[in-house]
Amino acid sequence: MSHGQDMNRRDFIKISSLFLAGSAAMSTQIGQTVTGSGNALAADGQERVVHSFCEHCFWRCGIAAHVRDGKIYKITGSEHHPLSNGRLCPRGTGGIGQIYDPDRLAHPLIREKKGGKTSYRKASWDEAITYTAERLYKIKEQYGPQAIAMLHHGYGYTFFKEMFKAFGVNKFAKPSYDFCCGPRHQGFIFTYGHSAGTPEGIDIENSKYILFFGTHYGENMHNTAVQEISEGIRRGLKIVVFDPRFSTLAGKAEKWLPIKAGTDIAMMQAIMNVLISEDLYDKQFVAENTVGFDELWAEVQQMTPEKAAEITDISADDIREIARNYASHAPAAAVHPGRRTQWYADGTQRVRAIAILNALVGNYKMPGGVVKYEKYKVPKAAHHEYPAFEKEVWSKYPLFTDIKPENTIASHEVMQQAISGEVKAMFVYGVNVPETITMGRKKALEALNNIDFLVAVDTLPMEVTGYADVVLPESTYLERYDDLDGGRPYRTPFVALRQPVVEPMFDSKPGNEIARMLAEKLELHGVFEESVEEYLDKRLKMAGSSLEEVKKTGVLKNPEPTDLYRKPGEPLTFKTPSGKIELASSKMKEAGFDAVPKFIQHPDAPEGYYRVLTGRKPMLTFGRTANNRFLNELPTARENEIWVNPEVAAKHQLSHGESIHLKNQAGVVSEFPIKVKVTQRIRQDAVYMVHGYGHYFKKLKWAHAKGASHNQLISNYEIDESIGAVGFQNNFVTFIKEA
Ligand SMILES: Nc1nc2c(c(=O)[nH]1)N[C@H]1C(S)=C(S)[C@@H](COP(=O)(O)OP(=O)(O)OC[C@H]3O[C@@H](n4cnc5c(=O)[nH]c(N)nc54)[C@H](O)[C@@H]3O)O[C@H]1N2
Ligand SMILES: Nc1nc2c(c(=O)[nH]1)N[C@H]1C(S)=C(S)[C@@H](COP(=O)(O)OP(=O)(O)OC[C@H]3O[C@@H](n4cnc5c(=O)[nH]c(N)nc54)[C@H](O)[C@@H]3O)O[C@H]1N2
Ligand code: SF4
Ligand SMILES: [Mo]
Repeated sequence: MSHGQDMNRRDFIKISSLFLAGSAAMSTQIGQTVTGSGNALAADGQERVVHSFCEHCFWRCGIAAHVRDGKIYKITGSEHHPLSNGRLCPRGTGGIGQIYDPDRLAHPLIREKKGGKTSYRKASWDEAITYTAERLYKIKEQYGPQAIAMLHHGYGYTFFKEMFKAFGVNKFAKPSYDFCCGPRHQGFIFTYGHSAGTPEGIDIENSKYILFFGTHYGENMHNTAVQEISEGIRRGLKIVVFDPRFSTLAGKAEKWLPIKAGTDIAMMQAIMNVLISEDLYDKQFVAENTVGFDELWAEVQQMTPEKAAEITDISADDIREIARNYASHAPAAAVHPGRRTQWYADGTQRVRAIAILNALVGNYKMPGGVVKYEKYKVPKAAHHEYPAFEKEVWSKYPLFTDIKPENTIASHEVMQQAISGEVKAMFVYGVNVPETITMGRKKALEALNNIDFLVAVDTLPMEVTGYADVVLPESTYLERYDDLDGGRPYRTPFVALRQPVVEPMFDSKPGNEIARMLAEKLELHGVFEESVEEYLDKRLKMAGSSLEEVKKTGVLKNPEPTDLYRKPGEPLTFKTPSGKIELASSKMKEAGFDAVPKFIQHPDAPEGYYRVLTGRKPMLTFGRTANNRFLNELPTARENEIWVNPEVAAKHQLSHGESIHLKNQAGVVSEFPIKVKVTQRIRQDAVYMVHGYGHYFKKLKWAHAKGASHNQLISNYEIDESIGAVGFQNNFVTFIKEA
């Protein structure tokens, strides 16, 4: 099938190469010094190092960008930033490939219809901003502020959010809430009263035994965690990995358990069953600090290791052994909360089960267990009175919240409201909607096709830009200031600064300037300081420093790490309704959901089909790096493969390296072929492909048609009705051999 089938009114337009940076223009640009001589950022024939933070994933490590003759030639890990410790993951070093990407968006673009033909024309910033402001204003006048929604991911969105709030719009959605980590935030909050955190509050450094469910560090490259795990293993940390696939992490594990996908809650219940029935749990801790033990036992006592063995395909002996080892290493033992936790519709319950497994062994605030990091306190420089909103939260899900709160609605709800006509305009900042919204590409396009006005703020001609009415080219993270990375709890509390390393290339602009221009056009006064520098300086001065000071190292941090551990006899309090760790969640119960995680059977694949599992590759963060020539040069990084067990390959007569198409249970066929990887490293009932390949926009010259798109093959999704997250792992594929 071609994506052509998904098109209708909002035809997918090929942005003329005239409007992109283009290779020719690029080569001169790269060779030259960037504009603005006389400015501090201009070429000076000397080397300098600028400290900032990475945007290639959401971990936000500190970087040191090395500049020579006005050009960045190397990016290394900042020695000052606690999340880097002088090192980066492979993607972090690849920023050069983003800033000097010849396919970059170079100018604002406006969609135009002439004589029945739709195309993009190059526009000035003033024109693009005026047009955007007019359209947004009219839509708000006609339909009310609830008809406008902003979708955002990545760190430059904050200024747009301020602008929209001043404009009276507060419908904000962050796809990474409902498609990624909502369950792990909420699941921990319902149990402990605080989130699992980013970085996770697991004291990996001091742990002796950690269980991982899915979470595939080594492929998922979260820098600090990978460093801590490698260091831990060198030191004797034992890890156990439950994964239907032999992941890189499984290769480092004491034990790999090829669990049947979707059965993890049964496994977790069985481990609880052993801990309780064999008296291996921390009785005193549970008695003093938890509520709901009886309810928990009433639920898990039926899940004997023998019963779980039938469900999970892991032997009862293995389950007992792991439960006993886990307890024997406690309290320096933990179960990792994971990150992308919305696998099925029961993600919140699965993370709750993880939280409970931790609580049962009394590892809270103990070396090697679950810890609660602290924030570096840096006040917000609020200066604008917002209008009263009709609603503060637009989500219909009873337990939808967000820690910050950055969201007021789930992104799948925005998509549904676009389809139903309630949302008329979308402002998309750094979200490649067709390939990211895990309701599947078809549904995502249905939503984009149905709205009146779409603005995309992006750095590259990603798929989403091809549906936009206005495309606003943002400068990359190496060319701009953003708001401070403040208020993230960590072992060493810190605040980090993003600052421009070189001046914006082409006619791109930093988000903070674009938002300011929009605010001015909409006549919203007093939203922003005179300059972003003034704003940052104000915030940093409130924290006892200054912009000038923090620019030197890119980070402000507590001199000493926080004392993370509890003293003997120290009373603990939790911000849950009961003030205790809730083994049975009162919030879940009150909202009409199971107070204790229950195992629900997920459907098996139809005959001849296989469950599609997905994950990450070390050199790729989907749309963020897919077109990055610097990162994806190696053939292994340039495309994804479909992992197939040898027995399955034999049954379907597939050979290793063969190019095939995939077809899902709804008949959707992958637009591009994908190579078969025949491997024992995956179960027979599942296949595996990395997400973030198979781009169909031709202007992504490097990424186009490399591998197959995971999101295209999603036709089935399920909602976690408690928090409003979207599960998408009940999708299945079979193979179509090339003619
Ligand atoms: N099918 C499927 N879908 C998934 C997943 C999956 O595994 N499978 N994973 C889910 C997960 S875990 C997550 S976190 C989300 C991620 O979802 P997204 O963050 O939406 O993922 P990307 O595809 O990387 O889209 C990022 C967009 O931001 C643009 N961009 C990069 N840097 C900048 C910048 O500095 N400024 C601006 N304005 N734009 C920038 C990129 O060009 C790209 O268009 O996807 C989810 N969707
Ligand atoms: N290099 C790199 N690193 C990244 C990213 C990237 O794009 N590239 N993206 C970042 C983002 S946004 C996120 S959200 C994280 C995601 O990274 P993780 O949170 O680690 O992702 P998961 O989906 O938990 O893990 C995927 C693994 O789960 C296994 N799995 C699938 N189904 C099941 C199941 O039912 N049970 C069990 N036990 N295992 C299962 C898969 O085989 C795969 O090995 O990675 C982050 N880090
Ligand atoms: S983990 Fe890698 S990509 Fe993510 S922020 Fe750190 S260095 Fe950048
Ligand atoms: Mo994610």
